[in-house]
Amino acid sequence: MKIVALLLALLCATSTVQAADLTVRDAWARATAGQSKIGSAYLTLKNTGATADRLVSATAPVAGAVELHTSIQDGDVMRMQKLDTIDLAPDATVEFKPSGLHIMLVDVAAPLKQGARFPLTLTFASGQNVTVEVAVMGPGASGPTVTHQH
Ligand SMILES: [Cu+2]
Repeated sequence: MKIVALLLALLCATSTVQAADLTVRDAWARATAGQSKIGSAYLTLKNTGATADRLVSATAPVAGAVELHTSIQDGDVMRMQKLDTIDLAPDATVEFKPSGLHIMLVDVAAPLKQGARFPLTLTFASGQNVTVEVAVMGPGASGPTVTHQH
């Protein structure tokens, strides 16, 4: 039992960050292509509290700016739309994923290489700040590429 508990603790330390009423897990980003200054990150957010909260902003040292985006189908093309906030109802889970909600890394200083990790800090309307470690995966990881219109 001790070993299992230790393993669970280790797994949680690498993939899940728990703030007072928020859980952030599975944070990952796509490796950037060539000299692209634009990257995208994905994660799963859960509001474990009894009150609604909102994700209002994010920052990462690897990017000059971080924006909250969603993807919308526009005919044959997937386009992105910037969001001011993302609502988190009590007990709600919000999944960021390719072709959906994503965290846009703008003005990325150096290419994001597969295998690298970087911190991402999420700020919520409640005043909570949660910093997660984002794992950089391959450029084509998990799903089709979104056409970015910046
Ligand atoms: Cu975007």
